[in-house]
Amino acid sequence: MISELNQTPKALRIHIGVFGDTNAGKSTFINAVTGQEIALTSPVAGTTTDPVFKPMELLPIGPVVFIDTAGLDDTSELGEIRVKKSLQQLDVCDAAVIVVNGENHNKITTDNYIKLVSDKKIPFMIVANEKNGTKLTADFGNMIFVCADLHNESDVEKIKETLIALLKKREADPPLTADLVNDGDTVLLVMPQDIQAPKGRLIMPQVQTIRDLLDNKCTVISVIPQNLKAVLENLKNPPSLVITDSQIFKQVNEAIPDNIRLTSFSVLMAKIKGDIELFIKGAEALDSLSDGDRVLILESCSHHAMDDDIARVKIPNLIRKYTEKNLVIENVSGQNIKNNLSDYKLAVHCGGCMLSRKAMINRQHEFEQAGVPLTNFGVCIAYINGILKRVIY
Ligand SMILES: Nc1nc2c(ncn2[C@@H]2O[C@H](COP(=O)(O)OP(=O)(O)OP(=O)(O)O)[C@@H](O)[C@H]2O)c(=O)[nH]1
Ligand SMILES: [Mg+2]
Repeated sequence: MISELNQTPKALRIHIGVFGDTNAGKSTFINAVTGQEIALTSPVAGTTTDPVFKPMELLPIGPVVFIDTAGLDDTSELGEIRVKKSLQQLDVCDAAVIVVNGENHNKITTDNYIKLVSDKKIPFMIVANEKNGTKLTADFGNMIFVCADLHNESDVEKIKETLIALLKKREADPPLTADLVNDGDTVLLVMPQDIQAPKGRLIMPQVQTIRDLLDNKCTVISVIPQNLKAVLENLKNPPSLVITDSQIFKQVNEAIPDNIRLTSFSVLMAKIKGDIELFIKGAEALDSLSDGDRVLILESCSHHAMDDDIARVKIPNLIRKYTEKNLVIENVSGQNIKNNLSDYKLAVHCGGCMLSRKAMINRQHEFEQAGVPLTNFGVCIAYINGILKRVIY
């Protein structure tokens, strides 16, 4: 548990999917690059069954996570389920490595993998392993590829350099607060620690924001809502920014003067976790709901629902009160969302702190293609309270 707490959360790591035929050397690739025997390898096709996540610090890039997958050519009895699980990983990948068995190259499957990752616009490289000294004759044109013996150290260095170069070309994620603050700013955080807050720790958006503000050389003051007024009165200079929990947005908005810039943790998370403009567009659909319309509320983690649960109680109540319509509101939690999206007139997603940006953007596109407006908790609450114009992001 301690080591888990000290690790960068998976959602903040660059996800690198490793795809290829069974026995191609995908797990060997991960062991070679991480320098650890962490993935099970064997000459038996179908050794890796479920996707396995292997975190690593890949310097100078930073924290990454490799996803070891089952071979996509698996035709065994359970193969179909394994292939489906491997393919699902394409939705969370920031980059991909296609491992090609140099000894026994199958051009048809390789072309298929190249098409799969290209269709998802995932930057990729090909690693053709030279098992037993075999030289690969396939031509990958101007695609990025490395021929290497995965058991040879200097070949593995060559692979790492190519992978680092590939990752450096990625479009950078938007900053959480760097574009909103300056060196030396004082930022006030309003963080209720109510019954729903986990015992003995802070929730991830709060931790992430505090760390980001410290990185940006800001002074961070955290208060519970009850102390907000007193702190504002006691501060010699007003804070340059207030960031609040979105559930008490209205009350904080009323408590702080208009000239102080205001935002919420979930609006900031919506900015880094997805396309915030799409979330705002999604929230506008609240104004066109009619009686009988179905609304879907999605949470990416499953947890025990509390009496005053945000997804099951607070958001549905807010939406019903705002729209004054008789809506059918349904909840779903977990990573797998329903297929029949087009049944819904609106979907509202949680902040997605456990999802990577790539996974959330793919989810937004999935809803966009189904023609269903998708917003998220923070943006929805800010919209209903009429303060989207007031917040900055
Ligand atoms: N000599 C040599 N052997 C390799 C190389 N790459 C893979 N192998 C061997 O090939 C066999 C299969 O490698 P794995 O890494 O288990 O292959 P995989 O793609 O993970 O296979 P599945 O999990 O079954 O889909 C193992 O016995 C590896 O030791 C290489 O570059 N050189
Ligand atoms: Mg394997």
